[in-house]
Amino acid sequence: MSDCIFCKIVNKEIDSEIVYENENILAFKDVEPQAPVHLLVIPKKHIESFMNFQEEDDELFAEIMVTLQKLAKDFELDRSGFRIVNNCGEEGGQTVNHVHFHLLGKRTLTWPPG
Ligand code: D5M
Repeated sequence: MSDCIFCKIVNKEIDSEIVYENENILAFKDVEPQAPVHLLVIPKKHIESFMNFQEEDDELFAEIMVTLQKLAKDFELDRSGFRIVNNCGEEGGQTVNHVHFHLLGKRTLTWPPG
């Protein structure tokens, strides 16, 4: 999508700190980090929100999960713990309408989310 900021990151029209990339997926550092490690994992394909994953995206969805697991290991979050967040829709706090999973770690995360 031409006006989507994350599509622009995928297409390298906007700079980002990419930490992982393959044919289907991109992971980069969040510009407003809420923890010492704060990454965003996105499908390269424009999917608006969590609710817009279709059956045809099953493999892609699984690949996103595997990537989150790999990054948790790569960034050494697996021992101390971490959080994966998907904000969905307006009341869910979604501000960028290209589905993304936050991976947060390297600090004690509180609950309710904070
Ligand atoms: O999270 C959207 C997140 O996207 C928010 O934490 C800021 C981040 N963001 C916005 N623009 C950029 C760029 N250009 N690079 C990296 N990160 C960015 P949400 O769950 O939708 O509230």
